[in-house]
Amino acid sequence: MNEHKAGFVNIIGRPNVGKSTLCNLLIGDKMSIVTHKPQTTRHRILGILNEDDYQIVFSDSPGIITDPNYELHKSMNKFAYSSLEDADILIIMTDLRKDSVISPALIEAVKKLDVPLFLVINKTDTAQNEAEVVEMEKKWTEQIVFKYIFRISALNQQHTQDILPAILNCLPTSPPYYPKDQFSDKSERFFVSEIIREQIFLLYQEEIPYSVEVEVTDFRESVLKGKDFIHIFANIYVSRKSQKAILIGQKGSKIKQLGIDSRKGIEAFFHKGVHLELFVKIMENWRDNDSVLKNFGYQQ
Ligand SMILES: Nc1nc2c(ncn2[C@@H]2O[C@H](COP(=O)(O)OP(=O)(O)OP(=O)(O)O)[C@@H](O)[C@H]2O)c(=O)[nH]1
Ligand SMILES: [Mg+2]
Repeated sequence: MNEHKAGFVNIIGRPNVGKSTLCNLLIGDKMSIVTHKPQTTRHRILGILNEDDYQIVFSDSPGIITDPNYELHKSMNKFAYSSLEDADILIIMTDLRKDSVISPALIEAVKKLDVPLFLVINKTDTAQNEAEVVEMEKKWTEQIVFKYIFRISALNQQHTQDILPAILNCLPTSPPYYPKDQFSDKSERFFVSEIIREQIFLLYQEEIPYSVEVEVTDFRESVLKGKDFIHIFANIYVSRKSQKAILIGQKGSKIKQLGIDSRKGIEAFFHKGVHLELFVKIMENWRDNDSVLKNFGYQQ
């Protein structure tokens, strides 16, 4: 029998390059939320791929923010940089529209590592010509030595099939880190709050998605008329009073829509019926409040 392999494969890069899209693709399940807006992912999320002879622990992380405006952003950057510390394989992801100037801090941090480095150039479907891709690759390879380089479209699943075999090639021999039936380090409540946050990103404009946090206050499973059901209560915190009215919308129309869209997402995730109640609360400037950030799991 082959020896068992296991390790951490950590994905790092700027906001919006497609880290969560790739993570979901490699795991074969939707673990991380994906939207067209930058700074969608706020936490470090582990997604575990289990097979008989290997366990890959994928780590998705927030995009590195070059100009952090809030304590929240600093915490997100800490999550991102923490994924340099425990990687067995590090995937650095970029897209053709990002990284016109590659962060010197990232380069320095990566150069200190002694693990296989993969460069993934994503969104090649948006390239106007091949030269653009070559140029991006040159920018990175002038500064860092990569074990593998991939030019992909995660969205269209183009040239992505070679990534998993390359990971397995570099994965250390090790017993599994987690029980083989575990698929993430996060709780059911966390995934619910993320699905609601994803819908907020999709439904609201401008600063609203960036100003809210979602907290699941109750998650109760039951059987109704022979069917599995989950009853969920969640608070949506806004950072200013004026944002509450925007979130609720005229005669409650927006929050109603948010409830419908979120419920559908949660039902698809859990394959169960869902009863969802949302409450909007004001928590002034929560993004700069250390104790609140701690409560929301952004700080230790
Ligand atoms: N055109 C194109 N779009 C892509 C590709 N991969 C991802 N996207 C889109 O890019 C956007 C951002 O994708 P995410 O996976 O959320 O990116 P991320 O790096 O996790 O973003 P943050 O969590 O904000 O740091 C989404 O609209 C994706 O559909 C790709 O290969 N081509
Ligand atoms: Mg993401």
